[in-house]
This record gives sequence, structure tokens and C-alpha cells, in this order.
Amino acid sequence: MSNSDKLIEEAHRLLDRNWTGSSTRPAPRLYPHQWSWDSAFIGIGNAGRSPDRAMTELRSLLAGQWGTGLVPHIVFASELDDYFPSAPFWDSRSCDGAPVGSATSGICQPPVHAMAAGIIARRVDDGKGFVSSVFEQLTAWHDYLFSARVLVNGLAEIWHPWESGMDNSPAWDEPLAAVDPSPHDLPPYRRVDVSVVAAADRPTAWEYDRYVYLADVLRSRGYVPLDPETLPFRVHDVLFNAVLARSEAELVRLAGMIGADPGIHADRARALSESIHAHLWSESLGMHVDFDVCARALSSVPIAGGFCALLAAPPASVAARVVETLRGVLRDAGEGASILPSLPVGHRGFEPTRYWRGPVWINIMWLVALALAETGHPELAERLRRGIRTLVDNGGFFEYFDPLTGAGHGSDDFSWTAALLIAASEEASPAGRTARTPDGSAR
Ligand code: 9WN
Repeated sequence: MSNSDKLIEEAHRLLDRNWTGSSTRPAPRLYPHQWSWDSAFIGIGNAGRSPDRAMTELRSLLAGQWGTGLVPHIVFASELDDYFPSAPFWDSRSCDGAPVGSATSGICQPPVHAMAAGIIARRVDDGKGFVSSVFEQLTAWHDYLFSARVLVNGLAEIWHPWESGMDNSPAWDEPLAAVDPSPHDLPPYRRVDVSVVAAADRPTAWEYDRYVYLADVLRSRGYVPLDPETLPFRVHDVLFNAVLARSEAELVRLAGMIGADPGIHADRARALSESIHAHLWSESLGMHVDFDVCARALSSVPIAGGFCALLAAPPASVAARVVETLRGVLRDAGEGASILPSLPVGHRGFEPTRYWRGPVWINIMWLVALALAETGHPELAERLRRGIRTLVDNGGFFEYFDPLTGAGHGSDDFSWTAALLIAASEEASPAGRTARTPDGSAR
């Protein structure tokens, strides 16, 4: 068995260990519940070898969907445990529209689910049956985002840094500096994360105070604010919107599989993509950046998530410029492999091991590789996929990696690292995949 085959076997064993019977824990000690975008990535990794599990993973997440259409960022496996913020903190059960069967958070994460559903549907035996079982819920999820979150410039807003999935990204420093969690407004809390992994690798106390305060503001309004214009944190994030545009394009394909009307999805994908390129482009940085809706200011921080704009049907000239900028921040990892730090090495805010402020994250590399493959840059996509394999091979199945040394940081046994290692390996060798017809049936 080759080294690469051994690594893939190890990745499958890790996913087996983290499987609960209906979903996969992102990491057994640090994240013991079900997280939204983690489940989508894990489903993608399981699609080939464990298709039933991949389908169950998405369906169990969607079982936590709210009546509003919101897919919550956490579906709790148990209501009382050591995780913070726990189910009682979010208190979903006291909110209108919350699911009856499960306790959840009241905020969301990037909508990668339709993309995952497409990948899974093209690999399972009854792709059509699977799509029929989730299409309505995926549509309701996007309906929620377009109706509740698209308020300005045709772009969806996030109302909490956790909604970006990139919690302490330096892109939030300025928007968060304007948030004032007065001590008397802050509910008392005790962090658990810093007793599980190194505090130096995690967000600071200053950031956590603001996370807790913002979650509390949203909770006090039942997570359905009637006056969202008054919220203290409102951001147009590139990754969030680009993934939504790409997911809408996926719903067009999925609608075709089951004979549903693709019209609205095609319209939304087109309009959202145009808004991303019109409003989030930074000419000086040569890439897309986030927009602080409260301050009406375009960010000056070139975070790696910005490269995901390539997922949103970029005009050719924009794509060419983005790829040029991307080449400038990729780090050579030897043997035809490159890695993408979450913030460019050498940027004044760069911290090699602190969470989303410099370390390499496998899900961002995988999304950017996908975007490169879809915009006509297969060699560069393959460099990134090799980068994923090199990082995991040398550093282990960690949550994130120091781009200077390759060392793994954060939690070990991290599920999406394993899942996307599998996906990246399969994408690199299409011969190993079962061929499928466009409607999802086996050839
Ligand atoms: C808060 C589970 C999640 C990921 C996020 C990552 C981290 C949680 C935390 O872990 O966030 O949701 O406690 O820091 O930033 O992307 O989904 O893996």
C-alpha cells in the first residue's frame, strides 16, 4: 500500500471514530456536536466510500432547520455538557420557529450545503432520490438568506463573526472594534476551548467578549431581528456570498435532476455573482475583500477567503487578476505542492499559529482549488490539492497548520481535514471514481 493510500485509510478511520450514528463530530474533544459547514465538508469526503453516511449527515443537519429556513451553525448532540456556548446559552427552544426535535444555535455558517449535495448526488446510486429528499429544505435555506440577509447592495450579511466560519479573522478587527460590550451587558461565561487546546492558538479574551455579546444581542431578539439595521455587526463576507452564489448554481443542476423549476436559482446565482464583483472588488489589492455594512467601508485585509470569489462566475479579466494575486501569496511546499495561509505571510497582522490569523486551513484550500479547477486553472488547482496532502502527511489530521513550519495546531482528529484530504485525493485521480451520468445514476 502506498503512503498516499495509507493516509486515505487513516482519514476514513478518523471519520469512523468521529461518527455518532447520525452525524460526525468535527473534533471529539473540542467540538462534540454537529456543525453546519463541517457536515457539508464531511459529507463530501464520505460520498465515495460511505454514501449512506454522507446523505445521513446532510439530512440530520437539515433536521435542525428552523421554520424561518435558517440552518443553524450548531445542532447540539446533548443539551448539558462542557461545550461553550452550550444549548442553554443559545436557548433556541424559547424562540419562535426553532425546531422541536433538537436544540440548536440561532446563527448560521457559510451555505456550502447545496454544493455538497451536488457532489454527493453525483456519487450515490440513487442521486435523484437523495436530491428529492433535500431540495426543498436547501431552497428554504437560501430563501431565508435572500429574504432576511440581503438588505444592501444585493449581498447577504453575516451578523456574527462565527457566521463566517473564520471566527477571529483579521477582517473582523475593525468591525469588532466598533462593538462595545459594556461590562454590565455581558452575560457571565467560562471558556472551555482554552483548556482543550493551547490558548495561544485560539481567539483572545477581547474577541470572545464580543462574540458572547453579539450572540446575546441576537438571542434577545429571538434571532429574527425586526430592525437588522440596528445590529452592531453587519458584514458582507466574500466567502459566504461566493459560496451562496455557487450553491445557487448547484441548485440549478439539482433542479434539472428532479424536474423542478431552476429559474429562481439561476437568477439568484447571476445577480449575486454580479453584486460580488461590483461591490467587493479591491483594485489596489487585486482581489475581493469584505465590506463592513455598519461603517460603509471596504476592508483592506487580504484574507484567503477572498479568493473564493472565483466560485462566483467571475468575468475573465477579474479571474486573471485574482489568480495573479493568489500566485503571489501561495507558499511553495515542494514537489509541485503549494499551501495558502489564511493571511499572507509578512502581512502586519500575520500570526502563524493563531487560528484564522495566518494558519493554513484545509477547507479554504479545498474551496479555492475547486474554484481554480472550475475557472480553467487545473494545474494550480492540483498544486493546492497536493499541498493539502503534504500538510496532512507531515503534520497530521489537525485543525490548522503553521504555514512556516507545517506543524499541526488546534484540535487533532479534525474531521474536515480528513474528509477533504479524501476529496482532494479523489479529485486528483478521477480514474478512482465511479463514473456517473449527469442525472446522478451509475454508468
Ligand atoms: C465556533 C467546528 C467550528 C468550525 C468553525 C471554526 C470553529 C467554533 C469555535 O469550529 O468555530 O463555531 O468554537 O471556535 O472556526 O469554522 O465550523 O469545527
